[in-house]
Amino acid sequence: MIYSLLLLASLALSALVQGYTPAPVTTNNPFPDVYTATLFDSPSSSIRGSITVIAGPGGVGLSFSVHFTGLPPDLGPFPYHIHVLPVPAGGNCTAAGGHLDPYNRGDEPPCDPSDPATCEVGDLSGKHGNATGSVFSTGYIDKYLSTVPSDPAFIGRRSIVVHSSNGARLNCGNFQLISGAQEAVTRGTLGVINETFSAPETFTTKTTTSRSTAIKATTSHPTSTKTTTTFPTRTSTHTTGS
Ligand SMILES: *[C@@H]1O[C@H](CO)[C@@H](O)[C@H](O)[C@H]1NC(C)=O
Ligand SMILES: *[C@@H]1O[C@H](CO)[C@@H](O)[C@H](O)[C@H]1NC(C)=O
Ligand SMILES: *[C@@H]1O[C@H](CO)[C@@H](O)[C@H](O)[C@H]1NC(C)=O
Ligand SMILES: [Cu+2]
Repeated sequence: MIYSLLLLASLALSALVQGYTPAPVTTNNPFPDVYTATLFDSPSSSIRGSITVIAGPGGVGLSFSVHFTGLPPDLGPFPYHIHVLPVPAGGNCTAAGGHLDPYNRGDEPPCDPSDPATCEVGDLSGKHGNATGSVFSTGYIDKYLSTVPSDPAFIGRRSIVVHSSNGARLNCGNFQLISGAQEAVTRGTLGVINETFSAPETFTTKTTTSRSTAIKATTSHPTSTKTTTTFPTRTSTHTTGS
């Protein structure tokens, strides 16, 4: 009895000392919310791109879409992270502060990607791999970050920083909520967000068809959505870009 208590106490102590309090899997991430962090048009960096985030399946974790261009080949591989502070206009990436690390794991030792709950929650490249090459795109689910504002692992109000292999901060950007993104998510593609807002004509034709049937049955919506086949050209140009 005493031995098991001592054992428990020492295990708890070593967990605290090593900072391995596992991050909880996030749930209830709101489906409509889309956050994007776009890298600054920094004159001192050739790197551009963005990270776009939506809720994971069932609101568990977050789905990340990462796209960088202009990565200078001699400076890679490129670690990138979510940092705690938003960056002021002008893109001084030093002002981003440290990694988002609400469970106080610390930067060292390096993240073990086979046990991602024990990594700093903001250590995206530690958990999912560095950016490499000159153009880099990837996508993944991260179960430990959140779009619930009260969650310690909330990504809103935070920034991303792209580093050189020696740790220098090359470029950065702030996460921002894309308002009204719900319609875009409903349409299934992030690339058509702007068209959702620039295509009111489809919605006016829909309302003129039959007001009484629309009130009777909301199931009439899928049929009316098919009138968006008037936009095939615009849809294809956007999907190639993202
Ligand atoms: C960048 O931000 C850091 C940290 O806030 C600050 O110490 C430094 O003076 C800033 N640099 C410039 C050029 O504003
Ligand atoms: C990512 O790059 C950094 C900097 O070069 C390196 O220390 C780290 O081991 C790399 N991580 C992986 C998983 O290759
Ligand atoms: C939407 O429009 C804004 C402003 O015109 C532009 O900066 C942004 O890249 C566009 N987004 C997409 C997904 O096309
Ligand atoms: Cu970083």
